[in-house]
Amino acid sequence: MDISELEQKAREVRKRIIRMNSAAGQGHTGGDLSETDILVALYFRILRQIDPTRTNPDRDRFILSKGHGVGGYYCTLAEAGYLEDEDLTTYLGFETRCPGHPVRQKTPCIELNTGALGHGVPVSVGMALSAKRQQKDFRVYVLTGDGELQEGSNWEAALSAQQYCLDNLVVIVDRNRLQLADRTENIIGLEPLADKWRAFGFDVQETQGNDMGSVVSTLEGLDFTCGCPHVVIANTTKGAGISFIEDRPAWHHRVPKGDEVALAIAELEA
Ligand SMILES: Cc1ncc(C[n+]2csc(CCOP(=O)(O)OP(=O)(O)O)c2C)c(N)n1
Ligand SMILES: [Mg+2]
Repeated sequence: MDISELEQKAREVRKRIIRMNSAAGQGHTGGDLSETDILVALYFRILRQIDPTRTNPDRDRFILSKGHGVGGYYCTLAEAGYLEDEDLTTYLGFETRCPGHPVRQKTPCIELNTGALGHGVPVSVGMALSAKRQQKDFRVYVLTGDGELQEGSNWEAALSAQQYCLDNLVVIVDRNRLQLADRTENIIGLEPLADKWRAFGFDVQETQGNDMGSVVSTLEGLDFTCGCPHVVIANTTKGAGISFIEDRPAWHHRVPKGDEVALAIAELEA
């Protein structure tokens, strides 16, 4: 799929997010929208041997460590045909395939139950190490929030990733500079973030995380034989794509209501 087709997919995913969150009356709209382009790039172009049943041992793995962003993930999976449109109408409902955080036992494709922040990167390190030990060439991609990096578990995992030369590991940071209620730099600052990862022995790449061309060329440009783990700092805007949602802390856990739905869809179709 070429870049303009991927961009169209991302617009469709964003429309699904707006409609799904609005109908459910709850959701993490800002975080769903900031990660959309990354998820579309992964599921429509980057991941090899995608297997919704997770039985193919050679499939690339993806872990959504920022589990509260699962709405954007379900909408991507539906757009790619791994969930039904119907499933999205049951988001957050009783016995749904689409609960409020990722649950492996309920939903196709999901590799790891997440939601308590700070666990995806450590588990990804284990998966990437297991690939090395089994001499398999699958890759492990993990998407973490930037606020999430305040969890110390990530940095312990980074030490291990360097120790084991895990060049099959790609940590993608959704660097939208917002966490739950405020800017990351006002709570526990992360800068200089790239230098921190470099000091932990990572190959560090930066990308414009809401620009499909930039995301794809960065992910496709990684050298999987370099002997060190990768981090892609994806500079994003929380709420990307909808002007009145972008970069506003209140939209961390808000959903469009009333006229906002039509306004948001109109912006996406403009
Ligand atoms: C261990 C843990 N602490 C707190 C929370 C509550 N929580 C959910 S989302 C969130 C903010 C996450 O911010 P960030 O990682 O930057 O994600 P994004 O901006 O992409 O939504 C917090 C604190 C949690 N889920 N897990
Ligand atoms: Mg954030």
